[in-house]
Amino acid sequence: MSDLASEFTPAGASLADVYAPDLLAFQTARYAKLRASFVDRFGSPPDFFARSPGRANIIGEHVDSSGYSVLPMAIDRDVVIAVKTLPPTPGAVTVTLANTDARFPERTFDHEATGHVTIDSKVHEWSNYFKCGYKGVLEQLAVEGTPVAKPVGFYAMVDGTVPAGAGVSSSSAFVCCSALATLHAHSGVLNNGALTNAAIQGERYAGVQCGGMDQSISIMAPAGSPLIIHFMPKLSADRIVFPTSKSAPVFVIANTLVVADKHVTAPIHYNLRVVETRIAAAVLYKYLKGPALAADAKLLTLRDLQDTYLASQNNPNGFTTGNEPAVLKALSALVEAGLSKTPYTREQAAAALEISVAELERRYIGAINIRADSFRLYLRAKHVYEEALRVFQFRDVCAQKPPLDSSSSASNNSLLHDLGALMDASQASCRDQFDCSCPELEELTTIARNVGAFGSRLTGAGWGGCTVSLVAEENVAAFVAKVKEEYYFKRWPAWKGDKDKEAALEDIIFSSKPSIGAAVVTNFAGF
Ligand code: NG1
Repeated sequence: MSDLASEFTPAGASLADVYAPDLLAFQTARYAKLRASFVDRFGSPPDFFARSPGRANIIGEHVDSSGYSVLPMAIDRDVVIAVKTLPPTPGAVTVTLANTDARFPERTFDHEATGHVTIDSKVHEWSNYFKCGYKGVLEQLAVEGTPVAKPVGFYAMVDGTVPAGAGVSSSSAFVCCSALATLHAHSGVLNNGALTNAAIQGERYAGVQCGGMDQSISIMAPAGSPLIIHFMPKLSADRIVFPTSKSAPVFVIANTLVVADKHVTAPIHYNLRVVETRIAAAVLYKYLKGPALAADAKLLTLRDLQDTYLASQNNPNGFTTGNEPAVLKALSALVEAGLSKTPYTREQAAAALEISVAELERRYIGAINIRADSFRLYLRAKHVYEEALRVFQFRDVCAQKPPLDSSSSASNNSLLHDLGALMDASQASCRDQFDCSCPELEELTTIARNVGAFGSRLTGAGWGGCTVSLVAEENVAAFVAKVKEEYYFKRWPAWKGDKDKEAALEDIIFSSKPSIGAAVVTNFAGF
């Protein structure tokens, strides 16, 4: 396991520890305002602030739910929760939750006497995400053998700057922040790996079969570098360091403004893809004649299938640093051989697995809410193995030695071109194989490439939301100006010259340096 998962989230941080110098004045004013609102509402100041950032996934889309590695960075937009714990009382333990954004009305919930917190995933309700982190942490503390005897009640006020429904993971930033706030309020101790697991398990209570990318980067990100995050054999992460070069790579995030709410569309989008990849893994397992599995065995992921494949090859090297590309290419070839290009009806999928339709539905769909009568197993599996390969290729390009003549823009550009080409290929596969793009994402990524990005792709679940584009640092301002002209002002001409709209665009298209992950701020110096 890499050190990042066994480290602990900073607990005594000041704002200067968390935010880059150029953001400090803004953040100081923001925290001061949050503190004042908290005092207005609850009558006394908070004890501490927990914060956890959103993220942009640079490459590796829809592979975490199949167990493969991803390569995201934390962005400088985050969720902050101000917390004041309450003295123990004999009765119910109550959490009162306020939000600085008036769209999210105040809520209270009790920690039930049975030790449970009820989350109704069918109801689209903002406080569910808080409860997810709260419940996830209390459960994880019990798993670690340090259960909380009696939870404490507290007042909490939330302030978020991560755009919602935009593919930069506002939901996970909120769940991670709530998990950290709950942990600190209970003086609990979990390392970052365990805290991340608490947030992943917790967020599943909101009704999405999420992978673990968003929570992992939100909690573990080191300042200044993206991470390659591995989920197998267990959660670990390595820093990605870009080779020193004349033009620093910068990632520009731009929102299509098509709201993609994966909790609402999960039955036809996110959850359906998870089901499709699981059935694909099972059909390939049959194709490889894997050993019989118990009827109630955990469902195989495409990453689990890889182990069956390697065993069938008597592969002496396994899946180790350096040979990932060869293994993943072989798995893509296996998809060609073992899956039909035609979508599988429920009957055909059941027949391929030699089970009844009822059994297929029980095992592979079960409680997961989906709406579909056919499954595109070939395309989904092909995407997963090819995209997983691109993640390792991206890492390997970054690990190359600096160009011999690092002052030459030609050699520097070749590095950025290589990274950009991988991002473009990822976008094409998201569009053509995983079917998670949309016309606006296509348009925005095309504009980005036309006006100077080395590569551009959707980031996050897709079906709307944001793009991420790789741009040379010295071109960022010109790039952003051109995208505004070509996408936003063409769609909404009245925005041009309107001060409020132009200010709002700062949240719609922005560049972000790789930022630091979750922290608890108790040093209030400066505010
Ligand atoms: P978004 O929808 O951007 O938060 C989701 C998943 C990720 C990952 C991406 C697709 C959750 C919380 N997040 O991201 O784990 O699977 O889609 O790569 O479900």
